[in-house]
Formats: sequence, structure tokens, C-alpha cells
Amino acid sequence: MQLLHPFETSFGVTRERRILLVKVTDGTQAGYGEVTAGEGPFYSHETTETAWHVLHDFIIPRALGKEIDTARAFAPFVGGIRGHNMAKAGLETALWDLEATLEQIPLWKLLGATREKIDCGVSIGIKPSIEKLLETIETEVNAGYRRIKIKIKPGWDVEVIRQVRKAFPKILLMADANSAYTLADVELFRQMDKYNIMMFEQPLHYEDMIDHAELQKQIQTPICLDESIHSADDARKAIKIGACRIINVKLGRVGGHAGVRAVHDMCRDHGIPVWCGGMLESGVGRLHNVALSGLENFSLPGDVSDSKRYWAEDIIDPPVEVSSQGQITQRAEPGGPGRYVKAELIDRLTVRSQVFSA
Ligand code: OSB
Ligand code: MG
Repeated sequence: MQLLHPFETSFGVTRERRILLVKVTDGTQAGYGEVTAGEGPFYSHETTETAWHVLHDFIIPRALGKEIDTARAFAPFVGGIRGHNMAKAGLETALWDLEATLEQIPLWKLLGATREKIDCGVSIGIKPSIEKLLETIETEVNAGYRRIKIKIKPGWDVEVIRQVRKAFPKILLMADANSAYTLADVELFRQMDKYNIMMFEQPLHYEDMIDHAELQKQIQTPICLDESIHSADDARKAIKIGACRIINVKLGRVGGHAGVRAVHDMCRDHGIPVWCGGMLESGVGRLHNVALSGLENFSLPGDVSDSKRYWAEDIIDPPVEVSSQGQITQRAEPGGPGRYVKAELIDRLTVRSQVFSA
């Protein structure tokens, strides 16, 4: 699927998404999940191709022909496979969708979510100029979004933040570095500390917690971890050593809805707010994100935004829509994404598929 606008981060530019969907069926109903891995191993180790391989050769063989009472009981089947959380989540989330349909309740309620309207933010990539960035922010603020996240990298940071703050003194503003800095840059973070930024997201190495704890001691602005957190246990450790005060929860990165719930509960019990991150998802992953964003401790606006910011035509009908108040309303119908997929469009876009039967 072609993105409407190229998306640039400190690790590169994405113009086109190669999306891997997982469909499960009990013979009567179907559930859908999305593997949120990128095209290349830049945000994380996983890619669309590694996910295909690991699903094909390891995850699906462990699940096929097994009795699984509820989606919540899926994780142990793939517990012996280290990592590859996004591949695991592709199947796990499809099972949740199927379960919601079979149980005849909306997916968000099956997940235990209570919030019927979720607050939306946007993630804005690195732009060719600060003027272009200011124009984009203006468009998104006028559309109603409640929080603006910009991407930063060395050479696109302090001056950018200064100008954005000058043009928009009141907006909720945050900055995501995608691991582009080291502790040697602490002075730069001290300079950005002055601009009332909600949080710096993943400023340091993608596997680090120790240096983040050190940086957090030296700056006022809260640090939010993204890339470093893969489980509730990671969250526990990060909180314990003071590596962050906020956590970005991504469905794929934590291995599915059960992983989200575990990280969510761990953070809630320690007074750490969470928000839902995005991975430029199609409508299938997007609807999963909307559903989980209704859990009580998702108390900050997430990167879950309108289908039309990404796609000329999304693969779900109706697409995800954000109101002029910057909110998405949970769907009242039973089930989840599978209920809304445009099967013909997906067929037309499909370049490879494989069926596994028990
Ligand atoms: O770090 O949050 C990130 C997109 C791809 C990979 C990593 C990230 C992002 C985003 C975009 O920030 C969020 C979205 O709009 O889906
Ligand atoms: Mg991030």
C-alpha cells in the first residue's frame, strides 16, 4: 500500500508499506491481525519477511491443530520462540478478533476497555524544511488532534523545537528521537528542556535502559520509552531504575493484546501513564489499536489517527475516522477488524498468500 505522504524518521524514509495480514477462521467466522513489522530492520530487528518466515516455520506449526479456549491463552504456545513479537502478535490479535465475533461482543469490551472515546494525537515525520513542518502542524491542529509529536534527529532538534514552540505556544508537544542520540548529547536535551515538551520519546539506544535512567536524572522533561520495552518485565525494570516516566505501548512490540494488558497493568500499578503507539498500520492494525486504547491507563493521547492521513483507500469500511474534537469513538457492533475488511480490495493488493489447515 502506497502511503499518501512519505514518512521520515531518524532511521529512514517509508514511502510504501508491505503489510502482512493474518486471518484465522473456525470455518464459520474470521478474525484478522496485522504484523506491524517494517519493511527493513530499522525500528526493530523484525521485517515483513522475517515475520513471514517465523510465522510459517515456527509460530503457525505450534498453533495448528491445537485447542485454544481463549485468545488470552495463546502466548504459551509460542513462549519457546525468542523475540519476534510482531510476528506472534499477527496471529494473537487475529484470535482476539475471532473470539470477539464468536462471543458477539465488541473487541474493545472483550479486551476490558472502558473508554468509549479515545483522544488522538499525530506523529509528524521529519520534513524538508521547518516551514513545511509548521504548515503540517497547523493542518493537524486545525483538524482537532490533541497532541503533536514531531520526530527529531541530530541537526533537526533544538532549533526546530524552538520554532515550533514559538509558532504554537499552547499545543501539547512531544519529540521522538527513535534512538538517535547518546549520553554525550545531554547538553542538547537540557536546551530542549526549556520548551515545555510533554516527553522525549526513546532518545537513546534501542536496547538501553541504564543510560536513559542517567539522562532522566539530568533533565526535567519526562522520558518515554518505546523501542526498549517488549514486555511487562521490561516495564518493571525501566520503572525501577527511573529510565522513564511514561511508556509508549505498541501492540506488535509487546507480542499482542495479552502483552499490552500486562504492560498496561504493570504501569498502572506504578503510576506510570501509557499511550498507544502506531506503526503506520492499515485499517486492520489501526482498529486493534483503537480497541486497546480504551483501557483505563491509556490516559495520554496516542499515535492513533485517521485512516485518511495515510491511505487514499483503507482496507476497512468504514475507515477509522477522527472527529473534529480529535477523538475516535469505539464501534458498537460485536467483533473487531474482521467485520470491516474489504475482502476484494485485499485480494487485489495481495502479492503472496498461504493457507494452513489443521
Ligand atoms: O517510533 O513511534 C515510532 C512509525 C514507524 C516506526 C516507528 C514509529 C512510527 C511513528 C508513526 O511514530 C506512528 C503512526 O502514525 O502510525
Ligand atoms: Mg517512537
